[in-house]
Amino acid sequence: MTQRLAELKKRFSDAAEQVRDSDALEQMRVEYLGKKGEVTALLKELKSLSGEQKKEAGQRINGFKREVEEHLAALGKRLREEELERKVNAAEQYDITLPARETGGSYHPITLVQREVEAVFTAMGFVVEDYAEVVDDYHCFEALNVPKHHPARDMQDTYYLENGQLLKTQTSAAQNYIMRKYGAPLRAIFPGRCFRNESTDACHEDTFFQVEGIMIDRDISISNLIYFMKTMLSEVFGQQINLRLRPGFFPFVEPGFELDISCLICGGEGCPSCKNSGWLELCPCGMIHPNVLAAGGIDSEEYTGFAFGLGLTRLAMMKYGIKDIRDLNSGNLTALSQFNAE
Ligand code: FA5
Repeated sequence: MTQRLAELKKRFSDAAEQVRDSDALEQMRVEYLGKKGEVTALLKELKSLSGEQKKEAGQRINGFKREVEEHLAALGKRLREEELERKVNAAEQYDITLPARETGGSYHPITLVQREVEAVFTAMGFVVEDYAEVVDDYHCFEALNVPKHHPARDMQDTYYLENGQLLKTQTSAAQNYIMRKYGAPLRAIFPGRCFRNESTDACHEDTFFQVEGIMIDRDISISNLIYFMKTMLSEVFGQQINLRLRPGFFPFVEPGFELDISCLICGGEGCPSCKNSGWLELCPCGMIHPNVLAAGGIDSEEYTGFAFGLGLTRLAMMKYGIKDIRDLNSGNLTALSQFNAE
């Protein structure tokens, strides 16, 4: 036993010197400490020894076992450090001046449709503006002729923050800022993300996009509003779209309308995406209320204007035939990466 143990120690230390990677290390661990390994075999042989011999040999075998374990652990640590060093050295060899590789990425359908809407309106002389997502009560409601405790606030289930601010429920929240920034005459669109505490279904999300537009000048009328909306929608869809205007109430416009388009998913037959009505509520609009112009520092005796709040998310659904609005926020790359700019 003494001689076998000495031979085994020598064999182990020679073999350990040859270990260069974690595969070889694992092989050694199995060879010495595994169920059918050398140490286990020695321990099994103890059965044939008697009393004192058994005790002494047992102690020596267990001592060797500990040595093997410690040696292999130290070796593993060293190999991991060397491996890390190799990776770090390899990383240093990247050339940051090389051009980026093609990633094969794609734009989100909302980005695509937003860009199309922006292109159409830019060509018609509108500026594109951006606005915050966290806004104050004044801009989201009061400046829009919706004072505190006005029942119209119930139409938008609002997320209020502890500091009194809120998550923008509508892109209309930027109207006052833009009127003050440019004064009249003015043509601007402003896309943005909106938030409402909605129960979600195939056509409602709690986070969705709108694009707002306002045009203010002398003698602006409802005919101008209808012209711009028809032009924009037929450009975006590349075909004539059936529209209908219904009276609609929003405190910031007078008169106010709901602009619906015939559902392009079911061709107007009725489906879950249009709540089986054949029409999709896409773009409320109207003539800007004099109180809103006044809050924006614009003389309502001299100027009139229209405003619209287009549901950009719903526009993307119609354009790309997306049946369920929830797919758009799903992060499902298989579903979302199939759209391309035309
Ligand atoms: C508004 O938000 C008004 N600010 C629009 C407006 C602007 C009216 C200017 C007059 C003048 P409404 O709450 O209806 O209105 O929302 C406008 C559009 O946003 C809807 O037609 C719809 O297309 C879209 N929308 C509203 N809520 C959701 C939702 N939960 N999920 C997806 N889209 C929505």
